[in-house]
Amino acid sequence: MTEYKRVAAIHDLSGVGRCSLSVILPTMSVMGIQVCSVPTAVLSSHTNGFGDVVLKDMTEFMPEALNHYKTADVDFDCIYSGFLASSEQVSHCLEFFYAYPNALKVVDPVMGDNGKRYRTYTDELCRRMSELVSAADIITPNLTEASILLNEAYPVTPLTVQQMKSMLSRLSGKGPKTVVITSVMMADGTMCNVGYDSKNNAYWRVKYDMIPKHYPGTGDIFASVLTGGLILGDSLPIAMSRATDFCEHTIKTTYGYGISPREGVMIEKCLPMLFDNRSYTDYSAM
Ligand code: PXL
Repeated sequence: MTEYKRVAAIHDLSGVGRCSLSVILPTMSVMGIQVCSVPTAVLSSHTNGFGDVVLKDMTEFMPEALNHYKTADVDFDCIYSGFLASSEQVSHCLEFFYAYPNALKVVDPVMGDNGKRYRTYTDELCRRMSELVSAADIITPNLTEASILLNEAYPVTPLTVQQMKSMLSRLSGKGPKTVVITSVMMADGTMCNVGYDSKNNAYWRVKYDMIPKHYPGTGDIFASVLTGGLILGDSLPIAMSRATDFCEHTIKTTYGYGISPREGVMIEKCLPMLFDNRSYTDYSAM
């Protein structure tokens, strides 16, 4: 039995703007989980608000790092992927999955937000992201990414419970046993993160207060707290509730200080909250 859990985090490292590894590392570390970074790219900032970003692609590094880990007998409890810089990186993520068949496979299919694709995401990369999703145990798309994966237009009107359940189960039908979709405006006027656990055929929703600003990196924080919770033994609704509560807290803190959204959320002020390992129960069945 290992005394601690170890995650291979296959995401980019963006210097400024608090997203991807810059938030995944502190978040999961505070939860008591060891994060081993496998950078997919190194960027000067995220791609949302700082103009001309400098990006170094790390595609070649990924299989070399994996070979090293295999040679050195390094094991992982979880393989968790996010922002990818090239379509070949999908193959390298799949190689990590095959090398660690007992690890929990989490794919955050980072591709876009607010109905728009991120500028580095080509048609080919989005198509291959679908392939990666099929090999995952758990996926955490936002509504934009869920629509891309289902080849559907981004829904501009709020969604009914029936429509939401249909999206969740159709995504699960592609392979992942657990699907969580973030940032959904429901027809009853609430903002929710919603989830489906196909093993128990159970649908869940966690409501949160809408704040009229959009901060990059909150999807990465949500997926990290959710994954951390699940690794440490939370049930799906409890992990969703923990992750939603933490994101809401970071967003409201940042909004309260009037910080420019491109800076991301003030995670440094909020991390101590994650030491609290009580169970979170602000969910309801859907
Ligand atoms: O938070 C998602 C993300 C990850 N990585 C990079 C990004 C973004 C969102 O803008 O630009 C480089």
